[in-house]
Amino acid sequence: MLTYKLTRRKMLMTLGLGMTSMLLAACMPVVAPTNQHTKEGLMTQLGEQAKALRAKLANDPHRPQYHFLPPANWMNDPNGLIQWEGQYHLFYQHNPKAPYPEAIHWGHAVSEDLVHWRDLPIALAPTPDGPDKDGCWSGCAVNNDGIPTLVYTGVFPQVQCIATSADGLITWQKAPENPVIATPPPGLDVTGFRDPWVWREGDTWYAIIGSGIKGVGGTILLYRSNDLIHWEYMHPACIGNKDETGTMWECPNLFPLDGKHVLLISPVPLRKTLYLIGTYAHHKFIPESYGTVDPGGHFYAPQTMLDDRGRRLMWGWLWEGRSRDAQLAAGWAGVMSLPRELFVHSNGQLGMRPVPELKALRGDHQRVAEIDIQPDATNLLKGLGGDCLEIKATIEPGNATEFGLKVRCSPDGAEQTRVAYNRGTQQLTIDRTRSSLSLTASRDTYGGKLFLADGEPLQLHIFLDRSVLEVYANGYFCISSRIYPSRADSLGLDLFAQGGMARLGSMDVWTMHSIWDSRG
Ligand code: DQQ
Repeated sequence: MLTYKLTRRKMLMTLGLGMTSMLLAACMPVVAPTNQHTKEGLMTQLGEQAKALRAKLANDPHRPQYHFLPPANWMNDPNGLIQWEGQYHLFYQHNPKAPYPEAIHWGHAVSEDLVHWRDLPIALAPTPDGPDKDGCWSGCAVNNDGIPTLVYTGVFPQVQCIATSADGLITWQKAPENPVIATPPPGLDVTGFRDPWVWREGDTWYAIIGSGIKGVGGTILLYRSNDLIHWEYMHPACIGNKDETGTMWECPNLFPLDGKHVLLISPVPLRKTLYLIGTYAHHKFIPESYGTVDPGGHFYAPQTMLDDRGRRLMWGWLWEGRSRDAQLAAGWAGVMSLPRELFVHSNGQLGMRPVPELKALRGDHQRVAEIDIQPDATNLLKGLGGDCLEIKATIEPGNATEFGLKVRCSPDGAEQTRVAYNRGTQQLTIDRTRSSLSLTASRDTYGGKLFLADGEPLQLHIFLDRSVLEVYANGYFCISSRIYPSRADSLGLDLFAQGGMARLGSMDVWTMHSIWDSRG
């Protein structure tokens, strides 16, 4: 879905804007490590610069406080997720110079606890005249017998490259052999050729590269190698139907989970991520079922990693839901989802839950006693609210036809976002019709099917972080959205029921701490 062919000039002309001094001021410098820089000096310098950039944007009421995002400017896909000597490394698609996608770099951050992140120097920048001269696009990280190695796509044309680090993942050297895969397989008419996902079986490395066969559908092209440099094309490991699963599969991830194999794909032009659950045998993936990973309309291009506790963790890009002008004015765009642990649910769907480490962010706590939710009643949670909250609520449907919880409500209700469950359609939705009085904000309602058995309560687990809303339900389902209330007093919570009475069984609300408070 993203082929960033607009030049900066064209994009600004499209937007009717000139290069503002604000954009120039908000640049995270790309410091190429040289001999003059000691590792520690470079880290301190960049740490200070990142802190200063973050401080400049700290008062923006829409800027998330406990979701990862870069110090400023543009971010999209998570890349290169890897645990190294116990620390979690998160790389990400990044334009350090402006809040729009151009000349994409790999940003880099590290965490000890999956919650608090520290900015590290930019890992990859386009090399003039190199195979990645127009951008270092998505890819992954592997441990090649102690040598950290990034495998990524250089553009244009789309080719595969590698880079290694000799100083513990801080600075990266691109291989002189780049591009290590210079063309798509001869004889295949492809719709794209990017986003390598690499794993090892015995002594052999395997890679799938996101692609599509013109007129047929999205595909993943399988390669093998003994050294990550010389690659042999094998065959398409799975081919989709263009009318069902799109024409080009971006950012594939293929991994074993709970006795099955899971393939994640972000198909062009669907603007969402699909999971396929099936079997992987004889180097072919045979899907048995599929679904949408997060039907909230804002979650895309996720990447996963296996951590040292055996958990399959996933992060995704939560794109903005406001106009490009508003993004340029803000000076930043794109947020990372919270880390989610994946599992195959007993109902056959891909399940996800927030990692328990997030509990470390909990501040003040309030517990709400049981409440009958009369049809069309309002103001049921007076005095409760905020814009950075974790909420756990159990709601019994009673005889209501639709019921749920509202967040970011202004006292007069002019602004409010509804998390609604409709029993007729069995859909859980985030209704943004009244989320913002600002005309720059999206108003679409998105949602997905959540089957509740007769009498089964709706169990909501919500993470609200200013403009980010992640709603987990019944232990396995998640929808995420972006909201931009315009009023400073749009902080309230409320409950609602329509067509009958529902009942709040229990509710816990925590204020959440910023992840940048003490560590910058
Ligand atoms: N984003 C990257 C591509 C990928 C797309 C470019 C998905 O590698 O296909 O920034 O959002």
